[in-house]
Amino acid sequence: MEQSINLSYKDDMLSYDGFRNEVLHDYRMAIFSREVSLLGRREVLTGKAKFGIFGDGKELAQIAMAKFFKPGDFRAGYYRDQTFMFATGLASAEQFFAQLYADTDIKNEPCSAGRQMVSHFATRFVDDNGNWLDLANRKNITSDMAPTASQMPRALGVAFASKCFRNTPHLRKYDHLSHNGNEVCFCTIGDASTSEGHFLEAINAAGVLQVPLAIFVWDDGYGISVPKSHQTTKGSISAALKGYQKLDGTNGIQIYKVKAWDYPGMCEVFEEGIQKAREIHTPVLFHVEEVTQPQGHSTSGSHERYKKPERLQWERDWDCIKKMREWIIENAIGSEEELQVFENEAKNQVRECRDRAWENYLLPLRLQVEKVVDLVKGVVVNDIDTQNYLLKLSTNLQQNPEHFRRHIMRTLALAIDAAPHSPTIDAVKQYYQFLLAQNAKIFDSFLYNEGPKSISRVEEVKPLIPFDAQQYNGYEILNKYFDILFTNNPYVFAFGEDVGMIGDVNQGFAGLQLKHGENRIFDTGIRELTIIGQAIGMAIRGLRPIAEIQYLDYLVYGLQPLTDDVATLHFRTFGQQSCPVIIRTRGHRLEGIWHSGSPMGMIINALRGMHVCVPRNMVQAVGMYNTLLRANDPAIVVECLNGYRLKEKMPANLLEFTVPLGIPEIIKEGDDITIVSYGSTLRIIYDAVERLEREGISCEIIDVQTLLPFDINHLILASLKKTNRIIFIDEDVPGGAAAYMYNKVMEEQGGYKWIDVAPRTLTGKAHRPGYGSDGDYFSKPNAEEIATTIRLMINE
Ligand SMILES: Cc1ncc(C[n+]2csc(CCOP(=O)(O)OP(=O)(O)O)c2C)c(N)n1
Repeated sequence: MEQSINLSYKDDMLSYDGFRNEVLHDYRMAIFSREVSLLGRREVLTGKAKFGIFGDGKELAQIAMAKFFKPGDFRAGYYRDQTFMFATGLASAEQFFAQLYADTDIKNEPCSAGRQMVSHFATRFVDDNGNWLDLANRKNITSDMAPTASQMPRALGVAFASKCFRNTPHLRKYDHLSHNGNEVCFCTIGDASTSEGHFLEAINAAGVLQVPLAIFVWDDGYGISVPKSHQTTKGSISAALKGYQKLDGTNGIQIYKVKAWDYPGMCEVFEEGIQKAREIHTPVLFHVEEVTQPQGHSTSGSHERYKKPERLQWERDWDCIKKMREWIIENAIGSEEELQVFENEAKNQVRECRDRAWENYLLPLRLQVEKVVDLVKGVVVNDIDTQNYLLKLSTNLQQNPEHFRRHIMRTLALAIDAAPHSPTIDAVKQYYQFLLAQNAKIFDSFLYNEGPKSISRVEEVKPLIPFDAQQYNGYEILNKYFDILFTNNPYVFAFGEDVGMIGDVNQGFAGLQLKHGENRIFDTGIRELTIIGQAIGMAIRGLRPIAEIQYLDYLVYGLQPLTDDVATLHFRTFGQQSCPVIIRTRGHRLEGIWHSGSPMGMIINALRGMHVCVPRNMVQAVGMYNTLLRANDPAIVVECLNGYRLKEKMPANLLEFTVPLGIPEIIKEGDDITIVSYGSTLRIIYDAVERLEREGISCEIIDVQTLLPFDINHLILASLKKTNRIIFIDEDVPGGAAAYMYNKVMEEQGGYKWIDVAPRTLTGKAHRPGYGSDGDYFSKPNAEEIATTIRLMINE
């Protein structure tokens, strides 16, 4: 640990007075933020808030960092960055406390309306109609997440979007989104989280791509209790990353080391590094060492359990604020008395912020409590026991020092249970219903876009198939479509493994890179996680990426950012950020353990918040892409791997027709049984049905088309009412997507009322198919099995 502070501060731009004012202003900011941390922790320990995690120890580094954060820039960080938020003016202490209390009013808690834990920041990116704001002229905070290093793929993508804007001339006119790609993505991460693969994959990709990404590693030596000797090779992330260092004539990243207590040193180094990122798109990493954590990791536990007394003493001695204070006094920038005044002021200011936030949080709850107490006391009953019980209910609610919505709801529900026949109970019931609706808006809204950019608002346009339409291979239909799409829609980009030069492994983009440019259709490294990250960053900045995962089996590598970031983003920001990525992939029906995948159950359960499209052919896929591009929600489109060489008729209105999501299609009518499926399995079903029809069994085949959303108008139920028999068939494991469809129709649609024989699911086996052409036949539903099962059902 170094024992000296570099006192030189080089900034010729400032007069001495300007310099002094700035230093004192920064000191005040640092102690203000520290007070927030100290008081925040107390609020949790006294029971007013549930959990606290704070940025104490990182104040100076973040004040220095904030100096170079310009309008148009983005931050993709984690839960330690409160000082940065205060210093940039993007959050106030009052808002910080509102989030600590989980205030659900977006006016008080503008990051997430109480949905996220404290220190999970965000700013608004889209307006209520789903239009992108002028991000190029504002300072932007991408919504934080708790999983360690989950910000890395997105940070890479946000920086990559700057490169797209800079290198794509036809995007210049969108100057509300970018000014020539000058925007830097500031990314923060804890030292221990650099152990995650996400970090290393993002570093490699940034070094290859050369994007304006500035990574700040807050190195406090621990990941909760585990020291960095157990986390990082050589115990130092900057030492471990040496091979990635950019040298003359190479790509790579610029690596700097600074000390968290060295305020002037950090200002100087950050300025130099950020300038490199902004001007020449060199990624930079600042390894900020000797960070302390005065209050330990979080409110769950104390660091005395794992830090030795000497370490704790060192942290006290090298606390960044203490060091800045000493430096100010030693250099006569400010006096002891002056600083003391600031310190007292900060304490009072923070207390006032806390009190206002608490009052704002309580006010609507108090009003609800008062109303409920009046209502419950006003319930007329004619037995004394019930009357006493109701009185007790209302008194308990009134006297409960904790104000939670659930106590209010419970009190109302208990009162309704106790006096169901009271002549005055209707008022209680009405208020209960009113609050149920209000709470649904608070806790159960914005999973998807709800306004004009909702997919449900996309008008259906049928494909125009001319009478004499020619037949094409499926991949040729896609190829023609993408060509027209890229000609007409300047926002779209397509990329992934082998997408650029050869135009994807199934030729959907063949020849299109040459025509539309390497900046719009391009290859990436084999790194599914950060391919998704690139898509996320581009989409949240207003572009429309089509990111390819080469085969569905490899989606698992990119699933974490999809499930944690993409699927939750609109929900966790209360509709303020949208991420309309389109993940294009191909799967189903083939053989081999990693070339046969159809894990649709896993996908639909992991990706609530996205749409899941399973087109049976490429024309349907095109219609789905058109629908998705007219709205703002994220989606995955699983094309049929064995469908690229099947013949289809080319619609005349390729760019205009839409396939509405959540609307199944009856692809063959019949009277005896309803067969529900999707994707490649439909072709196997056709094979079986041809035989069954010859035997006189009339089958209705329904293609659900999308699993999320699922049959919103209950068309399957209407079919079941006619046939009274139903079977759900797919290639997933037992209990996977077929069970989901079964549940939807039987329980949600009330299908159980219309069945004559036991409904069935017919799925793949629990294992994955072996390699060789027989693999799928014996491991996935085959035509013989389907026919046999349906005959049994007909004869039952
Ligand atoms: C994927 C994941 N694993 C584990 C955790 C639990 N966890 C939260 S913070 C943390 C330690 C992070 O340490 P570091 O990256 O050094 O950041 P610091 O909190 O020290 O600033 C852990 C293990 C998590 N949030 N996410």
